Amino acid sequence: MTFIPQNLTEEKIQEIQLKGLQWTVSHAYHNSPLYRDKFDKVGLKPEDVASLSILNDLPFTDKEDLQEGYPFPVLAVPFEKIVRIHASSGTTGKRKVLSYTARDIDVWADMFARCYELAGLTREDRVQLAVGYGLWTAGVGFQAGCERFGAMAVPVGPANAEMHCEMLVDMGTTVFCSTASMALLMAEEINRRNLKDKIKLKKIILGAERHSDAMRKRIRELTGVEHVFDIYGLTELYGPGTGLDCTFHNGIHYWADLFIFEIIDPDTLKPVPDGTEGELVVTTLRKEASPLIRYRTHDITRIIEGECDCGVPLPRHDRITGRSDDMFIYRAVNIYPSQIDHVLSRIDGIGSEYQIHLEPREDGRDRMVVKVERGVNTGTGDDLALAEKVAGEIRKKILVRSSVEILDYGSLPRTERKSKRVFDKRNGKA
Ligand code: DLL
Repeated sequence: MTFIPQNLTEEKIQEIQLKGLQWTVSHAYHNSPLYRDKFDKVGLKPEDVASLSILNDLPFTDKEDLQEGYPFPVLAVPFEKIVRIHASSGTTGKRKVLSYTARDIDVWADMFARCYELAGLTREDRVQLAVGYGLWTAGVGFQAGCERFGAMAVPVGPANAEMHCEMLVDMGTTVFCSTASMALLMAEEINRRNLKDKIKLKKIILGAERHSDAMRKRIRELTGVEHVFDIYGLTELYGPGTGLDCTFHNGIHYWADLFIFEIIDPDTLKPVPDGTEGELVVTTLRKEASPLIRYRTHDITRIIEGECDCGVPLPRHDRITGRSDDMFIYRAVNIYPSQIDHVLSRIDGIGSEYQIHLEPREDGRDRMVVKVERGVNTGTGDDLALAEKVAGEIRKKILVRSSVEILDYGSLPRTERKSKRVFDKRNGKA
C-alpha cells in the first residue's frame, strides 16, 4: 500500500512542479476571466512559464478575489464538470465557495490517504471522525481519505462527548480525528470517565487550528496515545490533508508534487530564504475547478530544510504558528496569540486553555486580561503567585503589562469546533 510517492528526488519534484505550473497557468488563463485579467495586467502569457523561477513574477491571489467572485470564484471549468462545492466558515465577509470536479475529489482522496499512511495506519485501523460534515471540508475529507486508504471509518461527526465515548469503547476505535479543541475536550472526557484502560486508542490526528505544545502534551497524557499528529489544510486547497507530521514529529511533510509552497514576507511580499518564518503562499498543480495561483493563505510557517529522519522524500514546513491577520496591536506592540501560547506552555502549574481579552479603560489606556486555567491538580492556594509569574513572563518575553486571572481547571469553554482565543472589545470591536 503506497499512496506516498516513492523515489522522488528534488530534481524530479521540480520537474513535476514545472509541468504542473505550466498546465495550471494555461488552464487558468484560458478558462478563468479573473486569472486572465491578472495575467494581462502584468503582461504575462502562459508561454512565458519556462522555468520555476517565473513564480516570483506571477500575480498573487487573495481571499478578496474569492469573495468578490462569490458564489463561483476562480471557476475554470464549465458547470457540468462540477460535482461538489465546499465553503469555508467565513467569519468575516462573504463565504469562500470552492468547486470540485470528479478528478479534484479523486486527487484529494489520494492526498488524504497519504496522510493516514504517513501516520502509520493499516487497514486494520478503526478511524473515528469527530469533525463537522456539510459545507465544511473536514468530515467528507477525512472520510473519503479513510475509505481510499482502506481503514474503517466511524463517521460520528461533531456529536456529543457521550456518543463519542460510547463509540470509542464499542467500536474499538484506534485512531481519533478532530480539531485540536475537540481532541482536548475528548481527552478530558476520557479522563473524567476513567476510560483510558477500556479504549484501544493509539493515535490522534488533529488540526484545523493553531494549538500549543502544552495542549498536545495534555492530550497525550490524558489519553495515553502513542502519537498526536498535526494535520494541515484549508478549504481553498481541497480541504484537510495537504500534509501531516510523520512519527518523528519534526515538521509537516507536504505534497510538493501536488502544489508549490512558497514563504513570503507579508509586508514586502518577497520570498524569504528557506528556514525563515513568513506567510505561506500556495500554487496548485492539478486542481481543475478552482485552481490557485500564488494564493496567500495568511498562515505563518517556515520551510524546514534538510531531509527528515523518516526518509520520506517530501519536503516539510513547520507547524502553523499563527496567521498574518490574527496579530493584534496592544500599547504599540504587535502581538500574535501564538506568542502568548508559547509563554504559557513553559509555565508549570497552569493548564493549556487561555483567553486574551482586550478592553478599553476609562482613562483611555487599553487593558489586556489573560485568563488562564489552573493546572488540573493544582489547588487555589498559589493563585496569586501564579498570576504574578504569568504576568511577569509575558512582560519579560512580549514586553507588555497584562492582568492575569487564574481560573478553575475546565472553566473556560471547550468546543468541538475551532476555539476563539482573542476577544477584542476596544473601539467597538467584537
Ligand atoms: O480547517 C481544514 C481542516 C480541517 C484542516 C480539519 C485540518 C483538520 P478551513 O476551515 O478552510 O479548513 O480553515 C483553514 O485553518 O488557513 C489555518 O489558519 C487553520 N488550520 C488548518 N489546519 C491547521 C493546523 C480547515 N494543523 C485554516 N494548524 C488554515 C494550525 C490550521 N492551523
